[in-house]
Amino acid sequence: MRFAEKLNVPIATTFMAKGVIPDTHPLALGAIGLQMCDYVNHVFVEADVVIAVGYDVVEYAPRSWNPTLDKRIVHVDMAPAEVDAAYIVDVGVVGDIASSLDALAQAATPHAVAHGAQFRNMLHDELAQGRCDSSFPLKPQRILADLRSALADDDIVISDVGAHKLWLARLFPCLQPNTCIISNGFAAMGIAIPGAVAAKLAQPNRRVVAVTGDGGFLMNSQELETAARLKAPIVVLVFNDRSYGLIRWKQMQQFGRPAFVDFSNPDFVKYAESFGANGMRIGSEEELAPTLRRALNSNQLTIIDCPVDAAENLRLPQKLYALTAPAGFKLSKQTHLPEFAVQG
Ligand SMILES: Cc1ncc(C[n+]2csc(CCOP(=O)(O)OP(=O)(O)O)c2C)c(N)n1
Repeated sequence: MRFAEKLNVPIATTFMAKGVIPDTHPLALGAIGLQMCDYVNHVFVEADVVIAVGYDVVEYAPRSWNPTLDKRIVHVDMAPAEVDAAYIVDVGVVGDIASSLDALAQAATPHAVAHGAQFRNMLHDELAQGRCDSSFPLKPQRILADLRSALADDDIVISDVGAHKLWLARLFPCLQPNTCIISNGFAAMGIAIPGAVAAKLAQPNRRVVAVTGDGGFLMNSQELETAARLKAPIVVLVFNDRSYGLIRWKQMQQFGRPAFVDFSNPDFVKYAESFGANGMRIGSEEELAPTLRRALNSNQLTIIDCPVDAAENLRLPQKLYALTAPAGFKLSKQTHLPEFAVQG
């Protein structure tokens, strides 16, 4: 942040770096990681130099932000860069990251104007619209706005893997380091509940929410027993769409129809109670924020079953594509939506 402020350059974080800079900071562009042209990607399209700090190409492939291979790249890390065709490093700085950035900042001339403000505003507007959305099942944007409003700045969110993760990564304002933990890159589903139990054990005085899809929840929900046994009163927020939403999303994009991704769920309230936990079901869009607050203040292990409008997944690429399609982002043949492949 010191480096960015000194040189007046905007910062995008990968999903796993979320919180390095508060999302409310005037230089914060939000998280980059969708393999479609999100708002933040437009700033990369304009950039001639990208300074990659502690960046792991496995998390977000360089071709996604350097499709035309025209960026000059400065790589700053504790170890030399791993390179590929889209990540040819012009300057590699190996060493302690903070002192390397301080030394670079000393040697560089600040920008007069920080780029990207209009794209940051679009992201903020999307969340602001979501906050006022009165549809049910809830739109992901509304869920994340309500979650943010229910949490203190230093409370902790642990994400599972799926469509909900993409929404959380791009839209949930993270205000302090290590308060929004996202499994990315290899991206194994099922991390949210055990991850949240671990976070609660490490930080017992902070409130911890596991955000998960229904598929990921059912992969590791037996760990509710661990949470109950270890007295780790986390809140589990389940985005319920009765589907492997992200896989459905990819299938619709690529083939125009879903296959073998829909399922039914147990009664999550009764299921929670069978572990000795509290179970709550959201029946209208107005219920989520107060339910979250009640759950967080109860200091009890709680599962919240929240119906989500998964159709919003397909609306997102349409909306982003309409924004303008910069060079390097192609339309898919079948659906006329931007082509993308989501990791995980
Ligand atoms: C252990 C594991 N298995 C499979 C995958 C591939 N995968 C990524 S997201 C996803 C579906 C997630 O569905 P759900 O948990 O319901 O979340 P949603 O996408 O609906 O938000 C799958 C199967 C994975 N990342 N990890």
